[in-house]
Formats: sequence, structure tokens, C-alpha cells
Amino acid sequence: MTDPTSEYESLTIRLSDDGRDVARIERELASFAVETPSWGYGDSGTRFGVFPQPGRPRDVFEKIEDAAEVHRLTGAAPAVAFHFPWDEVEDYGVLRDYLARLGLRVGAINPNLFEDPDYRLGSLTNPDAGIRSKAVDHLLACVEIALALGGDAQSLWLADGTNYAGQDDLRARRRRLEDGLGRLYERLPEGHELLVEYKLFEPAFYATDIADWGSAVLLCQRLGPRARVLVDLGHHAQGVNVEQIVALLAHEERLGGFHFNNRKYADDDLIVGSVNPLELFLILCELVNADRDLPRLTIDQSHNIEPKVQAMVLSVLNLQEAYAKALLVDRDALAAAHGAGDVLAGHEILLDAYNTDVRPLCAAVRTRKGAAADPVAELRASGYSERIAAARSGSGAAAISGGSPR
Ligand code: RM4
Ligand code: MN
Ligand code: MN
Repeated sequence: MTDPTSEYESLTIRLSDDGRDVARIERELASFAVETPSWGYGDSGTRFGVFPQPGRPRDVFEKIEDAAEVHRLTGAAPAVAFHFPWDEVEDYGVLRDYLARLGLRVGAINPNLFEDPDYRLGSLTNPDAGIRSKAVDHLLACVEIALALGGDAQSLWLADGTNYAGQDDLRARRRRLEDGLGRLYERLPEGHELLVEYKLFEPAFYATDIADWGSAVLLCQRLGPRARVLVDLGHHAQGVNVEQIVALLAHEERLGGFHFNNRKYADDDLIVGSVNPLELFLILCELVNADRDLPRLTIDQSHNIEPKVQAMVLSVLNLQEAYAKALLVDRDALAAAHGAGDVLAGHEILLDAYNTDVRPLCAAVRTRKGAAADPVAELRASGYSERIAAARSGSGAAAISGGSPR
């Protein structure tokens, strides 16, 4: 067996010899944090079927327990993003206390304007003013939930769109959308932000009302400085250069955050970095390059056949590693290559960082934080999956740790 300590030592010695500030890289890596989504722990499927998994959470408290396990193992997932009404509870004080008891905090609040039968022709863009008001009321209720949970962000993906040319007036829909979001924005508490997510298609198949980053950024510009764009990695056409979108949004100070996942075809919501790890690395390079605090980072996945906690752990690890590689990029050398107009020198510098095996570095940083050197192995050895499968099999209100909050 290889000795992890010596792997760490030879890596850090080589990096220091190459002029990298290893202490700084480790500090940045240690503070890396991503929100995990409550909806990523529950059952999900495709329109063809759902495969229930043993140990699946029966309520939002059990989702929080799974999120706490992911954080315990990785040390990098301290916040949970929620989705309403999916995560509705009677008393948000209880939910807030439960998060704190498990060492977590609230992430972004995601309003849901896509399931109510009233929204068949749209929510904020619906031709019916009564339905539009109902949608705005839900957005405002989500602001109250954020306040009750101690959160400070609304993260909205709008499913609105049309299926056929001529179905509705595209410009009228845009005006209704601006009006509805304007009503939310004017009630956004100080210090809160509004993230506007775009998606090319699905469920609408002809014209989605916020289909791309351009439509999203135009809305944000109308709303105000606390409205920023959220980039979901599965929401573009094939071949789109996502890292360039990230660079442009950062330049415009409109980069609000991310929904990390990976896809091969459409909005596949697969494990982060599982299909296109190079793209993930290049996106993180843009974030490092922006020279400011990282924006809100969230995982948005839906695991249909894979064990959910393990899939989430792997996603966090892949993100940590991509971030570590982005931190390794020799930015002075890169700038010099750009200045010299050398076509391939900069490319080589990026590949050198990308091809570095940063796993020993990430493991060392995790261990120092009290997380696991090898989180997947530790998860498998811990018996967590078996415990939740047993505890959550009945219809009772069992909690895995910390007792029942209910
Ligand atoms: C959408 C979008 C949203 C997510 C829902 C569940 O495709 O990515 O962010 O909240 O799925
Ligand atoms: Mn998303
Ligand atoms: Mn999506």
C-alpha cells in the first residue's frame, strides 16, 4: 500500500519547488464550502418511473441528517438548500434548531412554481392575473421562510414557457415576468439576494421564458444589483462554452452562483464531474481568476439509481479536487503567456494543474478539519446506509441521530 503521508509530502515539495504557495492553497481549500440540496436526498426518478431506495428520508429532518453525514465526511458541505413547498413544516424555528444541532446552516431557499395545476400555462407569466398573483405570493412566503431559517437568498428556477408557436405573446409574457419579479425584488429584505436560474428547455418545448444567461442577466439588470444569475451546468445546449458564460457574468458582477451537476445529453443531474471533469476545472479556474470570494455554490442533482448519500459525497469530493487544481494554476506564468501571444503556453499551464493528482492534498486538508481522509471508504465502513435503511423502514418518525425533532 502506498503511504498517504509520503504522497502528500512529495506533492507539496514539488509544488513548493514550482513556486506555489502551498499554505495559501491549503487555506483556500479548507474554506471551500458547497450547499447540498434537500431534494437531492429524497426519492426521485424520471417520467418513466421512480425506484425507491432503502433508507430514503421520509421528511425534511431526515434529509438534514443525510446532509450532516455528507458534511461530516467531507468537511465541505455545511449548508442545506431547501425547496418549498417540498420542505414545508409547521414551525421553521424547529427546522432551524435542528440544522444547528447537526452542525449545519440554511442555504438558498428555492421556491417551486412548477407543480401546482394552476401553473399549466405558466406562473409569473400566466395570462391570468389571479394566477400570477398567487405565484408572487408564494415567492413572498419563501422570503418569510428564509427569514425564519436565518437564510439570505432566494434561488428561482422558473419552468414557465410555451410548447407551440402562437400559444402566447412572447413579449407580453416577458412584461408579466418583469412585473412579478419586480414585486418580489421590492420586498427582498436588506442583505438578501435573488438568484435567477435559466434553463434551455423542459418542461416547455418551444419557448422557455428564461431560457439562457442573456434573458436572465437582462432581468437582473432591470431588477437591481442584488439580482444575479445562477448557472446550472445541465441547462445549456450541447457544446456551449459554460466557462465563458461564467467569465462574462463575473465581469458584469452578475454571477450569483451555481447548481453543480453533470450531464451527457440534457438536464441529466448526474454526479458532479462524472461526465466532463475538464469543464468543471475550467469553471473553477474562472472563479479563482475572478479574485473575489466564491459565489454561492450549490449541488443540484437527482440520483435515480445510485445510492444518494454516496453520490453526494462523491460530488463534493470532485468539486474539492477541481477547486484544488484550479488553485494550483500558475497565474503569473499564465498572464505572461497571454502577454506573449503564445497560443499553447497557457494551455500547457492549465493542463499541468489539471493533470496533478491533488487527492493527497485534499485528504490532508479534510483530515485537519476532522473530516475523512477517504470519505467514500469511511461512508462504506461506517454502516450509515445500513442504519438509515433499518431506522427508516417503518412508517414511524424515527430519527437517526440527535433524537426526533418532531
Ligand atoms: C430544475 C432546476 C431547479 C431545480 C429543479 C428541481 O431543473 O435545475 O434548479 O430546483 O429542477
Ligand atoms: Mn438547478
Ligand atoms: Mn435542472
